[in-house]
Amino acid sequence: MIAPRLLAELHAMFSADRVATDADSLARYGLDWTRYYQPAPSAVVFPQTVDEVVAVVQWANREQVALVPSGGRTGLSGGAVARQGEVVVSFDRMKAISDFDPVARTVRCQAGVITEALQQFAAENGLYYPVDFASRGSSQIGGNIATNAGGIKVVRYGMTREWVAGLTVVTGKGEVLRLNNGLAKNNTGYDLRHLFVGSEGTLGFIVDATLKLARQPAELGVMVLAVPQLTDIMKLFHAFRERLDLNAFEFFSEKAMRHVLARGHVKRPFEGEADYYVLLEFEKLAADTEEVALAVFEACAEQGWLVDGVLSQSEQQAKDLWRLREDISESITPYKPYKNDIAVTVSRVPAFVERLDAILSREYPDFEVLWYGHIGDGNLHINILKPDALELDDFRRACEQVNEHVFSLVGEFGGSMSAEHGVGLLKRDYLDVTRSVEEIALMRAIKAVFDPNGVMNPGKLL
Ligand code: 2HG
Ligand code: ZN
Repeated sequence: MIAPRLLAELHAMFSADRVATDADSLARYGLDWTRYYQPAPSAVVFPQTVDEVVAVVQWANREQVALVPSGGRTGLSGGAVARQGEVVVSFDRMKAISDFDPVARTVRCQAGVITEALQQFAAENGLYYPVDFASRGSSQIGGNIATNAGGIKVVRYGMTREWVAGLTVVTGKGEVLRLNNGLAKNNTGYDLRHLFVGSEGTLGFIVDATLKLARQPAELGVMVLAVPQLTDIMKLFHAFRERLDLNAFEFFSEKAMRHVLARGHVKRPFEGEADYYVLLEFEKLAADTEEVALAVFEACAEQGWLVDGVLSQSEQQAKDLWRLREDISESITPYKPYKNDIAVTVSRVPAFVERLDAILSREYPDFEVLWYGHIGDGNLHINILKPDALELDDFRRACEQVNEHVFSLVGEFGGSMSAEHGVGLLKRDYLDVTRSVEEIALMRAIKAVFDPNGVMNPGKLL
């Protein structure tokens, strides 16, 4: 635990209600949604200004204390976990939205702004913040940027990186950098802003960001399609993308959907059953967009690529269809699932799934393997449920072997060992599946420049 002298210094820096050391806060702020680790931070502090962030970083350098940046803690790779007496720096008290510029279509957010609050702010001003995912109600902008969050609309709008027009950061040395100043054009050498996007808190703290906003989309149509053959999903992707502006192209297996249906809050979308389902969303930009969508549907059905489907007839129905996909992760949490998040080139997805399925069903016939994810981005979420009969420790040991299979196949396919969930603690030892020895050495060297004393989120990513 933290020495009384150090704790007294934190109290001198922050008002009493902004330093927490009670067991509840330590347990809550020491953990993210990765249910793998035991939280054990020594304190949580809640800065309200950039100067306070600078002060805590300078103090950490002086006293050699490790700091863990903390946003909404919805990550799935342990990037925000504190388990070794670190001081957690939470952005819960930095939630201001300011400097809205309707002409430049940008807005400034402090790190602690909740994703959904930004989406609402944009909508109230006739615009749109398109980075979206199921944890929108808890995740924070600073964390989204630090992890380059992806989600369900990447196929149309890209990842968080695309939307960052400027950043204020405090480096691991305590310097304040204002990066890119919201500019659309700024060719003046290395773009340090982009080093911080996806840096997982290892270079410094993101304290605020100037984010771009998009025009509000027209009315959206959502389709769910039943698809017997995985290879045909790629044909559907090609066919629908040729005729429509797709905002999302997701997939999930029948096995995965059953866990959502078991909760009883949504119904099976239609009678036809298949091993896989596609959920696609498109923007109704023209009067005949729906007819075009239905014509593509008919043509694909004639080819035998799909056996049933539905097109949303109301906003409520569209939302319910989305539940089938978005609620999978939460529905299976009680089964303490093994999780992996990987990417391969989109055209190689069927071959990858087929190969991995063959290995898993041969080696682990008792494991329930669930597939879902952002298939239009080549991004697959592999979840394996813990069988009742297996103790958690034994299951986790078996899953380490599963990791070996998954990552060796990812390597063979030239894919990424983490598509959108980041590296954190969970995947740190597998970074070389996707990054070369030379790249990793350069990453370490960059970290040493920004954080020479190694106070920023030690043990994560590298
Ligand atoms: C999703 O797309 C999230 O639902 C979570 O990224 C994925 O739980 C998972 O494996
Ligand atoms: Zn995802």
